Amino acid sequence: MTDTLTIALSKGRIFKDTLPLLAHAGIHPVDDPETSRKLILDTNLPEVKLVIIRAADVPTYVEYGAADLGVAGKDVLMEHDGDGLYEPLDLDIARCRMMVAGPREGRAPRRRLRIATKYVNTTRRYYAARGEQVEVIKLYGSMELAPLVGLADLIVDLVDTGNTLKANGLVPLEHIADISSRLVVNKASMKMKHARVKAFIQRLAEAVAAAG
Ligand code: PRT
Ligand code: MG
Repeated sequence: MTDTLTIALSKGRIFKDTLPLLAHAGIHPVDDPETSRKLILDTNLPEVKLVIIRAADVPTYVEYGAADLGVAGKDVLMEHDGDGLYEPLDLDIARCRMMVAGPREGRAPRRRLRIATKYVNTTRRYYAARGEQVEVIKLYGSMELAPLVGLADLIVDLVDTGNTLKANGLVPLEHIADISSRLVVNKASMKMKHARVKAFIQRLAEAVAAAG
């Protein structure tokens, strides 16, 4: 149906921070994803559904049109290959920084730097742009552990308060990017459901402006 809207969100901080923005657009989920096991959540509007997926899967769902819209961190979008998405709005939520971090005491100068991260594409691009040859090791979480056990010299991860780094004897070294969550839109939906999608973007933009 061309007038239904499916919005892809991840649980946790993105869902929590997107809720007030959706409320401004008159959308209220019927179930709470933190307690419900449902992956498709109904809302007060029969034509609007929320799909609850892993944060890193949001661009894929939206690119393939399984969701018309989604909310994803800029970190996730920078890492996603493919160009089948519009990114019309910075929602200014779930803000943090992507940083290079390493042991407080520095590191012994040696062979090619080894960097552990879940953001391998972004990390490769960052070092390539500086003309540095590095070895990038893909991890799926707990990056902070890698330098402590000698798996890597440095990590690339997200930093908010800095407490996680600090608790593991690491310090931020280089700033790669400021991160916030973005609204992403499927290209076909933007054409086929133009009025509906445009009105939704407009309402969210108002909510972002009001929150700022
Ligand atoms: O958790 P899951 O494996 O399902 O997926 P995910 O980790 O991708 O999702 P989630 O919900 O944890 O994060 C979703 C999005 O929130 C990310 O893609 C970022 O855009 C954004 N975000 C904002 C953050 C943070 N702040 C953040 N601090 N995501 C993760 N962190 C982690 C960081 O990786 C590190 O482990 O928090 C720790 C650092 O926090 P501080 O405060 O100790 O510095
Ligand atoms: Mg997480």
